[in-house]
Amino acid sequence: MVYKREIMVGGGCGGDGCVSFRKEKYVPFGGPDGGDGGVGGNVVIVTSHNIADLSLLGRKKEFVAENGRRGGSGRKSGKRGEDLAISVPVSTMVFTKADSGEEILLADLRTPGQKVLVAEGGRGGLGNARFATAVNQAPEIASKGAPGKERHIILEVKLITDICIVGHPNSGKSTLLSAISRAKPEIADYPFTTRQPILGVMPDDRRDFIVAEIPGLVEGAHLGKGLGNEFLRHAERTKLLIYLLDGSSPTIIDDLSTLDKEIALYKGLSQKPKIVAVNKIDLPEVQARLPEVKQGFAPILSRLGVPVFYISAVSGQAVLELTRKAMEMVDQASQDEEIVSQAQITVFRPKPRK
Ligand SMILES: Nc1nc2c(ncn2[C@@H]2O[C@H](COP(=O)(O)OP(=O)(O)OP(=O)(O)O)[C@@H](O)[C@H]2O)c(=O)[nH]1
Ligand SMILES: [Mg+2]
Repeated sequence: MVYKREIMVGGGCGGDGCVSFRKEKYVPFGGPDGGDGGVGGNVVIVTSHNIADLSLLGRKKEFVAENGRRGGSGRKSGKRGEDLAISVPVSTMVFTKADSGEEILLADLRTPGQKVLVAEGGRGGLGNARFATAVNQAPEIASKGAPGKERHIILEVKLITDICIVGHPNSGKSTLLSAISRAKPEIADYPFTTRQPILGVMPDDRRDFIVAEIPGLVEGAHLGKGLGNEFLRHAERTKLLIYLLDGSSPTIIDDLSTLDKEIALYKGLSQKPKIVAVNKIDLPEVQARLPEVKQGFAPILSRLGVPVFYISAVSGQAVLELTRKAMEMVDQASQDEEIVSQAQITVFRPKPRK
């Protein structure tokens, strides 16, 4: 899966204007009739819900739209160049890279069929008919088509979700996702069954909540261990993280610490609201060691200040309580975001003139 690509985009060149004179029988001094060149095609980026990543772009680095055609005699304008549409998944962010290296957000594409123009085609040149004046009635000049705009573009797909389930491989992320949403991910007792983020919709009376399973993280994921931590880019725009732990893991206390460390090492995730969920409590051996686990967790949980749930994704035990709390925290996070975004709006008030 490809979630980030840097490409060059270029609008098509405008077609040249044409130099031509009207030549008809019995019409002396027919005058200039060279038409304008066609405008070059634009490069647009358009979202499609049928695409999951950027692999369709292949290895191609440059995307240039068609040139406009030259103008013709008889004041015929040249054909305009076709636009070049680059299809990307919904939730793609489009940045342009300035010469200074700074990345500037051009568009955050969130709905299917959304379009953004990233490189305009060049204007067509003027034909000689346009240059005729009272003193020069037979101009032999036409202008050249302008080159299209060029831009360095960065495309980055970052899922927009309410909740992301993160955890070690085999902790039961897919099982929980299938229990709380309509998604049907593959479930198996070997690690890294899920190798790409999976989205599910959790229906509620008020609205649907979007939940994602992020592929398993292991200690050292930020150094590339396991599947690495690249997938965490999809958690950047979530409102809540669920840390899902395997209750049957002999190292469950360390598992929580290493998971939190990996999350904290990824930019922007340390401040996200979180819930810890210990899974597989239907297993008798997990039940038996629950008091010991709760005791071991106490110092870490008080440091993190997050709620904890002891659940079974298979039997459904305490899953409803977990989802209720998750929805409540997502709503709270949405309200907080709104307050922050309103606070960021600068209001200019006119002052009386002195
Ligand atoms: N007993 C019990 N087994 C569970 C529970 N949840 C998941 N499992 C089992 O744990 C194994 C792993 O489950 P998955 O849902 O595939 O785990 P995952 O976290 O998605 O794993 P990866 O995608 O490989 O990272 C499967 O054999 C599940 O049947 C649970 O609540 N109780
Ligand atoms: Mg899975």
